[in-house]
Amino acid sequence: MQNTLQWYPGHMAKTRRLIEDNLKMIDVVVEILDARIPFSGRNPNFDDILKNKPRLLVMNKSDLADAKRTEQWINWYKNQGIRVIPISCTTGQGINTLLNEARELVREKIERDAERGRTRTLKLMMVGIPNVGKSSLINRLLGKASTKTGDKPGVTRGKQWLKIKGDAELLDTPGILPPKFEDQEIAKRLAYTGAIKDEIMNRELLAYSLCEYLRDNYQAEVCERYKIKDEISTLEGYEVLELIGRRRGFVISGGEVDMERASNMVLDELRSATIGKITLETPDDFNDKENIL
Ligand SMILES: Nc1nc2c(ncn2[C@@H]2O[C@H](COP(=O)(O)OP(=O)(O)O)[C@@H](O)[C@H]2O)c(=O)[nH]1
Ligand SMILES: [Mg+2]
Repeated sequence: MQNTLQWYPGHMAKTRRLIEDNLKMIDVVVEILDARIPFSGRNPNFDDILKNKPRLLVMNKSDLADAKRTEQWINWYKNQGIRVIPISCTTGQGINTLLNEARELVREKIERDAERGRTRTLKLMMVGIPNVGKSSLINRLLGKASTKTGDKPGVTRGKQWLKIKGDAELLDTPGILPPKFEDQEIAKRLAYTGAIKDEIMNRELLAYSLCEYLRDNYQAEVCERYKIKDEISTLEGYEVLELIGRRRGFVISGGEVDMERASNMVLDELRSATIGKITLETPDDFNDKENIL
């Protein structure tokens, strides 16, 4: 954990500079979240960098997430006056909506420009923790017909604006936000989705915890995927994993289950949504935590 913790604050400083240097030019900041952890994947220190800049939250990888929970999260954020839309860079779902919503956030500016006979080019910037799909979204928005717009006066450090569809431009460098580590539960969820390297934790312990979560939240999916007919409600996480490993024939000498192999498999199959469309937290997990961000 040591190296990771030393490494990440650099990201925060870099992103802070990137935003501060370009803040005047940016119309909307697009904060990308992983739809499977729509809260734990947010950075607590980000709000004060952004000040009052309009922000659009997007829940990417919604193709991997539990649709019912995605709906709950959207409502939860909406109730706090925060705009959030589900998207998928893999299927393309929500990409056009994203541009429309971003434009909606600066509608007054666009209308004011229109009254003066000017067409406003929407300027966007992406931010998010590692692995949420920043690069994928940039590529999606660029499509094939993209061109670099070149350096512009007033843009420091040679930052490039990329033309995207529909009178919009995108800052070519996404802001990388460090994920939140302090809370053990949050750290685990970040590791499940691959947002932080799972080497910083014990993989087997991580898989035990995951099995516990799946037991309580996605029992039907787990039993179906691993052909488990036993009642697992009363089992501990490691017992669930043991059962899964045994069903898969991951047995070593003496008839013991190869727990390392089983751990790797379950984590891989969670990440690829092979077990099912799984979201790792609900708004209820956070309603009683005040000022968590
Ligand atoms: N299933 C799925 N995978 C995605 C989606 N968006 C990105 N990915 C994958 O997530 C991983 C990280 O994406 P990347 O764009 O590199 O994230 P970045 O670190 O934020 O730039 C890659 O393997 C992508 O293919 C999505 O909407 N759905
Ligand atoms: Mg990237």
